[in-house]
Amino acid sequence: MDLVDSVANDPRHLQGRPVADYHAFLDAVEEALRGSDGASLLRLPSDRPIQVIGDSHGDYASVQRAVRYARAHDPSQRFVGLGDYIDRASRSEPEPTSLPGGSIWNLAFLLAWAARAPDEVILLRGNHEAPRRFPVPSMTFLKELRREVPPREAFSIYSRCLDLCDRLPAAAITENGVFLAHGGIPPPHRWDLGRPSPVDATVLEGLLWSDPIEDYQDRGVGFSYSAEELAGFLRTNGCAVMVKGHAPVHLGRSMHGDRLLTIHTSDLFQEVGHEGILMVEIPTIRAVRSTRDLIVRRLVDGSWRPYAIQHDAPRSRTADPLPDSAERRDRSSAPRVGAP
Ligand SMILES: [Mn+2]
Repeated sequence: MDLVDSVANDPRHLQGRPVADYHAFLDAVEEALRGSDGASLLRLPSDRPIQVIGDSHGDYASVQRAVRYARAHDPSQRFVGLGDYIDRASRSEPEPTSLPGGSIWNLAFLLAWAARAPDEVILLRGNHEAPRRFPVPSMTFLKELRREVPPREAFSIYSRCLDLCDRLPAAAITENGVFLAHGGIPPPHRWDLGRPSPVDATVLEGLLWSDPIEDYQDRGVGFSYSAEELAGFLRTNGCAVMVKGHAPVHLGRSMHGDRLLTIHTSDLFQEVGHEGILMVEIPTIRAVRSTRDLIVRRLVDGSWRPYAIQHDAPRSRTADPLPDSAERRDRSSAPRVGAP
């Protein structure tokens, strides 16, 4: 079995191995991703269900379960990561002193799958995968590498990983009308993503760092967008719904007239918003018209259970009994961690 297969089978396969193995693994991933150039937009067919995960930040255990879920179907379902695979590794590492953190294993595991099945496992970039373009606070990936490999070797591995991240696409649109990106949308004069082009700083900043206006905190990078702006952007690009990660304030709650859903797939944020380690299925229906058409699952005791998200507009008088108390809970559970 080669290194890519070994890492795809076990996220911690590289742990404790000589640094030459890290380089051999990165060589193999580089070769497999040679055709990928970090375009601003990828188009995904809707002939199979697509499983989408949000920010994972080193929680490779949850990510492994998500990938397994998608791959357990025949044919395999497609899988999309919304970015932020690294940094601020899981707080619940079983042995924090012997196991530095999960960023390395999480990124390696996902890259192994992207190399093994490039048309089926799609990794979009989060702001944490673009620190060369926009500085990210609270980075831990390099620190984790320095604890895992001889410190003087760490930087070249780190640098090679960032080279690979530069090749990941920034956003995707499914054939049935779902827009997928880490944080947000570009400013209005750059809404039309229709023409394939290398991603530039303006578009990248919007996709990776922006937040809906309800969740916006001024981080000195990124923009805020209103419900009307999101609707205009989606219409321009032939979509009806956006699924994103990034700011977890409204995690698990549909917003903007059921056009916008934020999910995270990390134990780091599982108690924020409406709570949970979540995964979204985009079904194979002809047109996704609202977040009600999506299937959301929550990781409970190691398995993905159906999860009823809070919707914006009740479908009937009885469907949505406690919107006011849910709103209050949203505000009181705003995250007190650093920038997502
Ligand atoms: Mn983020």
